[in-house]
Amino acid sequence: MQSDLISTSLHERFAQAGRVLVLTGAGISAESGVPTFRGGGNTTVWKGMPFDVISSAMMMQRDLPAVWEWFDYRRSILQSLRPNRGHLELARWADRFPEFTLVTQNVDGLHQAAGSRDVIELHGSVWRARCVMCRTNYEIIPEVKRLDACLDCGAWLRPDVVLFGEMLPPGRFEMAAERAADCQLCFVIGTSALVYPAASIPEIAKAAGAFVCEVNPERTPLSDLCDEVLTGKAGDVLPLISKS
Ligand code: BJW
Repeated sequence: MQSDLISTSLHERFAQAGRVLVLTGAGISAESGVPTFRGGGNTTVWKGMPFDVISSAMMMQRDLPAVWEWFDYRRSILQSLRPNRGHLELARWADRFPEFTLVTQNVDGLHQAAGSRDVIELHGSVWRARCVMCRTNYEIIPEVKRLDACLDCGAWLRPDVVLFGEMLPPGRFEMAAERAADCQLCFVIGTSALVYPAASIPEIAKAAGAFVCEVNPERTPLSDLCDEVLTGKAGDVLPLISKS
């Protein structure tokens, strides 16, 4: 990967920016071995069901055990996977800027495993369960049998993730949107930018005057809006951006 892939303008903005926001999607975890949902002409399928069926509000209402089975399977794979160069680079970026916001659509916990703090998880985490009644959260620990029912009220627990047709956790998107409207430099990394409201975050940043840069091996519906499009894998491209 050529270091001259990055424009002088982006290098300068990166060196001078005070407020930076990053939005990540499944592509940042691809080099850790986490399958993406879309991209490369494929979509994820579980037991014959497309992911937007098994990961949907409708399926949660119809068949909670099937949804748990899908997420238990996902955690069993994730358990042995490690953060990659992209996650580690972003964890370092937090210390470079006076204000740094990392917003992720990912539910895999790999940003936190890389050392990132205060990650805004728009779509929740596979490593938490949530009571369907009182919304109490429970951490799910690898190798420890997870609870089925809430210890406080006895109602069923469900994965603490945002499925299609469900609302995002209260305040989560609003916080990300507020930071986007105030950032100077915005990176959109490894997302197909098809799922809303997450995909509106770079749009908000751009509308408020930020310089927006996409990192992705493929073009997305956001590419035309971006000031700079870096075509490549996150793990290859991100370390080049911070090189002066
Ligand atoms: C690399 C790489 C490498 C590969 N380096 N890159 C407006 C219009 C129409 C519909 C809607 C709308 N607003 C809302 C909706 C409905 C819906 C939606 O957006 N649908 C669209 C698909 C049309 N949104 C919702 O339902 C949301 N809720 C909501 O809006 O509530 C209000 C409401 C309620 C009821 C009705 C209507 C509105 C919630 C969305 C929740 C999404 N949940 C999921 C599943 C989470 C749980 C699970 O893990 O199973 O979140 S879906 C899935 O997609 C997951 C992801 O977070 C999300 C985004 O995917 P992402 O991250 O972009 O991954 P991919 O796979 O799509 O792309 C990977 C990219 O990486 C590709 O571009 C590759 O090229 C790239 N890549 N290797 C860098 N090495």
